[in-house]
Amino acid sequence: MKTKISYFYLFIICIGLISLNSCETKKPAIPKDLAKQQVIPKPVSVNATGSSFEINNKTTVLYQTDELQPLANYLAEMLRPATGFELPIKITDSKPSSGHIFLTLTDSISANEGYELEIKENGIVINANTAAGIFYGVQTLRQLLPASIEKGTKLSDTLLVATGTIKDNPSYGYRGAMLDVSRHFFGVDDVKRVIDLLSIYKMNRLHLHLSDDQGWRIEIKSWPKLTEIGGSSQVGGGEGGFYTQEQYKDIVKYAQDRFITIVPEIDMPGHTNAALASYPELNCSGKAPKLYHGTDVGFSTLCIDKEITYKFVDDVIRELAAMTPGEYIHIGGDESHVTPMKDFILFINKAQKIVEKHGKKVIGWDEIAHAEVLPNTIVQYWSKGENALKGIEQGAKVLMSPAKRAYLDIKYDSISRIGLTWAGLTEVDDAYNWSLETYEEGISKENIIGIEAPLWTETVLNMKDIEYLVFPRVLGIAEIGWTPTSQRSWDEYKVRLGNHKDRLEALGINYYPSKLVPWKSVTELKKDSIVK
Ligand code: TNX
Repeated sequence: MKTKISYFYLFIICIGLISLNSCETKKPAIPKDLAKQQVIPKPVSVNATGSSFEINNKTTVLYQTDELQPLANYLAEMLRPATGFELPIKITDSKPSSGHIFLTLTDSISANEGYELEIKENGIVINANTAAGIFYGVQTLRQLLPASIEKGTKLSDTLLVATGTIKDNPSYGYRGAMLDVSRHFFGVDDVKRVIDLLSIYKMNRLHLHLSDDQGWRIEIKSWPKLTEIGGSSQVGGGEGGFYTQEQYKDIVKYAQDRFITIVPEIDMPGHTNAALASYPELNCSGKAPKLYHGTDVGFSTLCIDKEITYKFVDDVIRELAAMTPGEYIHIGGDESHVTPMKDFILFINKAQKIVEKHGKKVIGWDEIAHAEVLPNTIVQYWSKGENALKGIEQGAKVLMSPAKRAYLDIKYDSISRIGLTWAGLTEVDDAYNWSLETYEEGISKENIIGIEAPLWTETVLNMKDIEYLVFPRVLGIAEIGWTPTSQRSWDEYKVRLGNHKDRLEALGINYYPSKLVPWKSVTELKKDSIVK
């Protein structure tokens, strides 16, 4: 009798277990291990506590001071379409007991752009000492959520976030990309999309290459023909285009709201055919050349001996500085092959003083180190280490953009659809597998302000082309600027990058699906990173 009863109970228990188990498999997968999440750039420290927080129809987005209201809005707007919940935002002094995502400023976090993201079963708190830090905490939280939130359509699953604490801050203060809008022109909406995408990966500078031989792209009211004539061409002879001052200010504001500073460049004294074609008086000969639609470099120069050249530079920098809140103006200075060296030096010395007079600091391509660089000038290393070292000897700091690693316009491999090859080929691992502090002997961390990855657009015609060359390489660039070198390795990174497949696709990015990356979609991912 006794054995019969125990068999009976055993049977009941088994049925119970079987049904429990099948019931479990029907439920959505629950993320429980924060340490297994796939954030790029990799956070400095992650401490997982093995549970999860649910975003549901009772969740509120709270912020502790007015300054953070736009960020509360940004976060709520990011979550509303996917959840279908109201997610009201409210100002409050103290965090409530549950159901909150609370944004709060404290001085206990010392790093300028650093943040602490604390996820508990009852709520989430993002702490930082600047609004920028809060923004980066929000971007990390975004990457802890399913990629499908990026699609903006309602999800069937509940949104769950694994619990634990992330403490994070960047290694370098300047983490940027450059877009050449001169060789081919890109409109305001394209630039805004680039800004949106860079901000997800915590980049904080966008350098706009606003003038070159092929086109002048920024309205200068005191020299209207720059855009009337110089803005009307581009590589291949298309119609070109330019930003009005209002449009430029709109871009600057849009970027600022995403903690990205626009760094405008007027390339001088070479790369100036578009300006020279617009105003004959800027030429030593007094004659304007034709507009240029090719891709050669190094054939144009402003006339160094003429007074009017400096009136031109002064007017352009004055107007540009007035609508640029960022601290830097880029004066180019590269490949001035037809400017005699003594003239080049004279010009760069004068141009730096003009920028300084208008309250800004100078960035210039590494050739400017031949001149006397001012104490606050930044030398942008793209080609020659010896130039960067010459700048450092004069007390300048360096922005790292070595073409062999950081140029986004270089082809990935010999069969890449677009791109150039003069600096070799740059596969996704080449773009990631290096560090700023060890790239060039004599240039160490204290000499470097950060990293910038330029996209030159000789072969780039539209947004799809931009995306193809920029992604996924720029994610690696973002990580080089953010995560300490000692915490990075290609073998670990490539897996994390592969796990971004769904996110890149949900964002509609036309990325290059490099064979070196183990691309993985969420169904495969769930098996190893999400505990059921
Ligand atoms: C060199 S990089 C240039 C650009 C070209 C680029 C193409 C630099 C400062 N000058 O004018 O567009 O190569 O990769």
